[in-house]
Amino acid sequence: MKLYWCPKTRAVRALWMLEELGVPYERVFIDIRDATAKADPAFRAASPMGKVPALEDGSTRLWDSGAICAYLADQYPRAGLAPPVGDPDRGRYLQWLLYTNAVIEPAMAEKFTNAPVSAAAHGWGSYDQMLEVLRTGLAAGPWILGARFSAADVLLGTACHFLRQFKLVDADAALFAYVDRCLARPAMQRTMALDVL
Ligand SMILES: N[C@@H](CCC(=O)N[C@@H](CS)C(=O)NCC(=O)O)C(=O)O
Repeated sequence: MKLYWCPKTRAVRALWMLEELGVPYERVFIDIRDATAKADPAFRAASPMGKVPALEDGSTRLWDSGAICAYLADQYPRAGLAPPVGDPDRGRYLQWLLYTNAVIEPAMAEKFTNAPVSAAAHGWGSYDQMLEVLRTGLAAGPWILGARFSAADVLLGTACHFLRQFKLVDADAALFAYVDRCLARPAMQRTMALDVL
């Protein structure tokens, strides 16, 4: 597999996922600030929007961190990062797996741009609603599905880390403890060491 990556971007999600799985992959650096690098035909074939992360696995090409995490978790079931179809946790897993890119991301954009809130019309509700639901989901812990760590934590963990780093959330003991648990995982430690130039 080939992972198109740039440090300190959403590509960290795919990197962490691959490190959790412990499977072989090649990391290809794309400087997202360099238009020439982003125009590279091989990269654009894998990532039509010219964004990282993008993953190439044989003829399969994925260009979204959520899709990549979902794909990898299902491709390598032995790692146990996705409750399988038929498992009682499968529905809850899918719900939280999509929460980062479908709800947290647009809610953060709302916050950054001070966009007017229309909770009923916006699919993500509002920034405050996003946070309240996230906090409730994380309350039991240690992971979003309870005792079971999953690909949903890879996405949520990196999103919560971002919320803390960019001070988008006031001191929140449960959310910060969740981030710390994510950062303490050996695969995340390896990821942080790799996520530099
Ligand atoms: N929905 C995508 C968003 C990816 C994304 O926006 N990546 C940014 C870096 S964090 C990027 O590549 N930006 C470069 C550009 O758009 O030119 C995902 O989560 O994978």
